[in-house]
Amino acid sequence: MSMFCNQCEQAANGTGCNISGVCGKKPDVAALQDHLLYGLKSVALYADKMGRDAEIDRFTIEALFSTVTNVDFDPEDIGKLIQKCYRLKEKAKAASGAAIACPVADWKPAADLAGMVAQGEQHGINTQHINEDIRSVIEILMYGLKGMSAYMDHAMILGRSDDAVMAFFQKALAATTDPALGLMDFVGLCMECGKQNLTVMALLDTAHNETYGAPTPTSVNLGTKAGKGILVTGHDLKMLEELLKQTEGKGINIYTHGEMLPAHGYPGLKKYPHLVANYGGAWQDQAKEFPNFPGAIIFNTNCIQRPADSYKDRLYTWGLVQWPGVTHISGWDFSEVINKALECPSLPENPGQEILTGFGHKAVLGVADKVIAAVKAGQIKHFFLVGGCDGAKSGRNYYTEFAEKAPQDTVILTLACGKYRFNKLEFGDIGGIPRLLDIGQCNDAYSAIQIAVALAGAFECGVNDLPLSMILSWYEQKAVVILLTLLSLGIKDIRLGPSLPAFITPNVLAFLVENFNIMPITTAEEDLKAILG
Ligand code: SF4
Ligand code: SF3
Repeated sequence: MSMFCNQCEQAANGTGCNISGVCGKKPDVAALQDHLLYGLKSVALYADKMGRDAEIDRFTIEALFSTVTNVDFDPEDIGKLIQKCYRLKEKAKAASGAAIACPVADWKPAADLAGMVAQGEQHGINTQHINEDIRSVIEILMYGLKGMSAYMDHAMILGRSDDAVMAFFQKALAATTDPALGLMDFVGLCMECGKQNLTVMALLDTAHNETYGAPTPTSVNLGTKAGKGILVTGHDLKMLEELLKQTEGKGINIYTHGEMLPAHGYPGLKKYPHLVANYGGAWQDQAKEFPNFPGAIIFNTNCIQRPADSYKDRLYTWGLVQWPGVTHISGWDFSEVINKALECPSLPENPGQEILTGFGHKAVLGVADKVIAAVKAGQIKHFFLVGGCDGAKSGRNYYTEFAEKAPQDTVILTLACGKYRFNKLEFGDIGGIPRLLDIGQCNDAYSAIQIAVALAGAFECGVNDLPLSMILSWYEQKAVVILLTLLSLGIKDIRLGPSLPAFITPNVLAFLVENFNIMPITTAEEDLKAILG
């Protein structure tokens, strides 16, 4: 077996990619990522025994995020991260003064890439734990940490952090190396990970709202405007803001793609008149949409796919996302991208459909009285949260069908890139309340939780007793940590699809069903019937 990775929903054959990643991850990159995670655990053994160190904590977040699906495909870059990881391990060892005798603590990477790959092949997930249920729960924890690192990275870019959360990252990474811990210890760490992630999502929510103002319902055009253009895809709002500032007055229009769509709802971003439209759909549509976008294109986070030659020369990456041979912008100077956009052909004037975004918790709770009155009057019978990741595999039409077939007296809350399955359909409104409310990115899951908690408060019941059902789609590890957060809040009856994670064993699934009544999706008709009776 040249590699093994099962961390995302498109794991080959529903078990794991073992020849090459369906996502495009090559065996050398898989081995280097496994090596980097091993190195992070080595750092954590010491970092868990000392006070906070800003450099070590920041690196831990960036390195974990680099291993999330569709982020960093560049072996050279991951090799550099491994070397930095070793330097920080030595720093932590000296600072902690701890004497730890175990192979993980003794880790030292080879100096060259081939040597680091060979070492990484010894550190895959199947090499570390024999009991498959324990391994399954440790994987859930590791993928939860990866997902949480993504949200923490965005918060840190906006100057936020949290010492208790950072201490948990180190504690949990170190715990995965402890042979004395058992299944329920790791279940407890998974629940704690979900809880810590709520803190991170609140940090990020506050950072977004304080920096750019609370999102307000905003109509977004899906067409193009005459002139030069740059397409921004990913999740990072600060990067978009910097690009908007640097393109002011240059005759370049900025377009959002994928998870950048909700950026249009923020007052601090929509004030730029050259943030003109949303172009295309979810991440997995990039291969067919980017060739048709004549301007420059930049990724600021996941999800990148192998770029075609037809647009590779006008494609850029920023932040942690990297692809070999694609120009990476380090720092905050986007002049190379701007110059490329000025050289590229213009887009035509071609106005398109208008859709709504910007229903963050402040906007929705601002009309809470109206929503509660509509529920009490029987005009709104049920809420569905149909949210999560989109993906390339078949079986995701379920979410389109579910939204289409949801009765007219129901409201659909949505978030993340899965909404592209239905966000261009016409749903109408209930007494002025749109039936489809786009809460935002996966990064805005906190908003959905706030809305659910506020509704529960208004109806004097628990979230599980609300007329609210969660129909979630997952793809990568950010969805894993959101699921852990929902479970840590005691939320039950979640329907999950399009398929269940390959890293969950039958025993672990039985535990989740018994304690949380997690269900796999079936068909839209059957699930609607089961929910609405
Ligand atoms: Fe396969 Fe997903 Fe891992 Fe890529 S991230 S190698 S598609 S399981
Ligand atoms: Fe999407 Fe990658 Fe998860 Fe942010 S962009 S939700 S899949």
